[in-house]
Amino acid sequence: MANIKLTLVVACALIDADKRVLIAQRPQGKSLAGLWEFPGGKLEPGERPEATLIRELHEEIGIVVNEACLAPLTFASHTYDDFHLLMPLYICRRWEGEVAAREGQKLAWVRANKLRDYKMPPADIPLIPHLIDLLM
Ligand code: 9L3
Ligand code: MG
Repeated sequence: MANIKLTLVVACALIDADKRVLIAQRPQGKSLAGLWEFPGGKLEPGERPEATLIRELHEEIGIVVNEACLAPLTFASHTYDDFHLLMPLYICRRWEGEVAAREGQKLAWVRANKLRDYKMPPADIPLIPHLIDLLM
């Protein structure tokens, strides 16, 4: 535990007009392949979390998000064997462009109270009640 690495990741719950949340299935070849997650990714050195999210949402989902449309909701954290993950969750209700699986991943729009039906990484699971409180 002494020198455990801290990995900073940022994730986003995109919310549509029917209050459904977008989740993406991690593709084969990535860590945690097959698990469903709130889209996002790792901060690059010196990058602000909002900039990371705008970049990742464009790369992975093909949408353009204005920073003013990103609102922080809560934080997740999880300690794996070899690193500690700290992951703020933002919400976003407005974006430009069509949501599309840019990396061949499966996407699903899911009501907050159905998110537990999808197998998620350990960091994402404690975020579900926050989305239920917000949306149900
Ligand atoms: N991760 C967990 N939940 C998420 C996201 C976006 C990421 N909602 C974990 C998976 C990896 C690490 O964070 O262990 C880095 O993510 P990526 O860069 O492989 O997407
Ligand atoms: Mg990612």
